[in-house]
Amino acid sequence: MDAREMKIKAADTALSYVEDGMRLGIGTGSTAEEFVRLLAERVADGLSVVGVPTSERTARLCVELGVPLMSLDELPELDLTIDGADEVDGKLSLIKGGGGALLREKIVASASSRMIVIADESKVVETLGAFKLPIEVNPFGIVTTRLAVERTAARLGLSGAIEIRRSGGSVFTTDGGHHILDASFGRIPDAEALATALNAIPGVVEQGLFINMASIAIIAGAAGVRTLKA
Ligand code: ABF
Repeated sequence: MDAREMKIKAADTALSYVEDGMRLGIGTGSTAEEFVRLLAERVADGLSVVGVPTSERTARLCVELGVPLMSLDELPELDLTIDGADEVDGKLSLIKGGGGALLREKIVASASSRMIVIADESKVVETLGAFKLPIEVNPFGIVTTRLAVERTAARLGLSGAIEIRRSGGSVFTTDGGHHILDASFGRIPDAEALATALNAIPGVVEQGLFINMASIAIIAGAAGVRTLKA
């Protein structure tokens, strides 16, 4: 199985949790996009669901493939969100935001009764932090906010480069008009403490640690698919 086949396998397994009539949060990223493709086939066969997308990119794909959408304001409570991740640990704590959609992903996941993560084996780690932690920040005072993130992390014994994310030669801007700091902290032994501390910084809109949010992770590897439960 190559990487794409693993993503398809995880997405296909997640589809078995989708029931007729569900209000679905739909994630962002290449794994979530495989899920959208499979979901669209089921919708074409008569499955009735309504999706709330976590990004403009996902919204475009859903529209293109005929998956019915509503906004989160029209559908403020959801049954299930299915989304990818950049890292997953044994307690199903996640790093998300490599795709730049972490704020909407977190709002949508929080509005859902359940969140299922779909990923390939490469995303599974013992301790979060090898992947740079994305931190969504307001553009105003970004340098001040970066300093505050650095000092806050240092108080928790964490250090490392904190870069302003760029894309195609300019500063990356999220769907919400914010920017992203990518923090190379390395191992994050206490993700909950870091999440709480980062959220308290003025200028930080949201950070990519998803703790106690996912209840199931569907992990596809060369040997097959396994399901982790929180
Ligand atoms: C979203 O897409 C993000 O939270 C995460 O950053 C990324 C994972 O993308 P992929 O499935 O392409 O690895 O789920």
